[in-house]
Amino acid sequence: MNQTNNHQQKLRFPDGFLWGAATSSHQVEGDNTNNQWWEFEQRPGKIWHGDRSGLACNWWCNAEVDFDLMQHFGHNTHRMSLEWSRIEPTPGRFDHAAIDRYRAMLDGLRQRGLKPMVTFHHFTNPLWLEQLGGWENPDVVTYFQRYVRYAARELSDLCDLWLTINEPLVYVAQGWVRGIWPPEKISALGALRVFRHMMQAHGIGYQMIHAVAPAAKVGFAMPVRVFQPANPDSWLDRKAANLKRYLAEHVWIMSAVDGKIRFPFGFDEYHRTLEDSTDFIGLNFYTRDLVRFRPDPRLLFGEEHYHPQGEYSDSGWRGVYSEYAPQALNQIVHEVNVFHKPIYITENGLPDHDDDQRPRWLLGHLHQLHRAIQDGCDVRGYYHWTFTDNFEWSEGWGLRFGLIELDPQTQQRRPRPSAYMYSQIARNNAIERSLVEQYAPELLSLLF
Ligand code: IFM
Repeated sequence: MNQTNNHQQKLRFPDGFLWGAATSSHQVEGDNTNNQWWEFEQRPGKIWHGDRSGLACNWWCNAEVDFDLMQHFGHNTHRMSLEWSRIEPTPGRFDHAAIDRYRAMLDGLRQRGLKPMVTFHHFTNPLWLEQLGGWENPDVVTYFQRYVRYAARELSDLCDLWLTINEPLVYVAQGWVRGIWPPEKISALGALRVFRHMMQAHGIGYQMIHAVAPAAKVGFAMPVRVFQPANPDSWLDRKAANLKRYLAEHVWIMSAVDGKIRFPFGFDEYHRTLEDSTDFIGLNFYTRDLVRFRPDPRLLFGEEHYHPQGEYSDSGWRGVYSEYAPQALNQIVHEVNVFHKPIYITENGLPDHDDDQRPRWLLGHLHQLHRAIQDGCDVRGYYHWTFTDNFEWSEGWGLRFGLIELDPQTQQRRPRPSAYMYSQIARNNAIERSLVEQYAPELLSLLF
């Protein structure tokens, strides 16, 4: 079906396409005092400008204020996560009040016409788990199984789209390779242990959810960056980029397809519960990376975020998010489509406090997504990161990803222009020419 009409007045998306935003519990709920991130934030020097999550977006008390806004802005889905430390505050003891609150939230989304997608693990752990060694302890797989079984049983009548784990690679890289997030280790062995346990936990989590909700769809969210050689003529740059790509994408997705966890030097470990353990693939896409070879194993032999202009060659957040490379989204969707699984863009966005880049950025990415769909890629939904500005981990409140501006002190919300633009796309299930004229006329000739 041609999704562009004859007069090229709009780029239409497939019927039933999901349009929404993504959040995670610790970043929005507030007062999550019982997890390792809260503890980390209290230590001086850990978070940019000494920020803390504090009340965050106050969702534990009043997520509904944002649910109303999502409905107002025409969203038909929302991706959120459960806070393990609230549901199971001490080992094996579940808090029914917390489940009731999540039931109210999921029900609140559905009442407003928003289909929930729910993640079980988005970077945070209960303190008791952390004290037992966290994801390095092999018992974490059994603990995760217990938590997922309980929460899925309690909530699966309200949600049928689940993600077991968000960005396992980021969790491992930040916590054990770079050592800048809790538990702040630099340990190859620790990283491999966590990688193994997260993959096992995903497989078992998948089985648990299906045991209580056979018709549910279960996947996980991958952080995908498109690694390209800084110098395509350099054999070393090409090898470094390929290695990153293999480690960042291939090993994770393939494990959930054939059940084999891939360790260095060709050691594979087969787990029956992991085989065919993903009903869809969630992609968190922000930008591409040019990779330059570096003879440093800690960098996995390649320096990322390298931009030849030098403009953003710092390794800070600007280097991570700044490059506008929407065609890389098209590329990654094509690459992942070979697994013949439905694809959801489970995150995509940029920090842009004054919203002077986001409208063009959003249109550019949705245009590339539309092209991929036209080429036959099976993309079912798009979740913008994020709805209201929220607590951005080590960068605290310094990075503003929201469609809605939030003042965390007063909790006042103010929609940015992008919120209105995205609203029209969601409502029309299409990008209309007039919208591009209004928000990013420089893209007109590219889009129509
Ligand atoms: O805020 C994070 C989110 O928690 C995981 N993916 C990337 C986002 C922006 O950095």
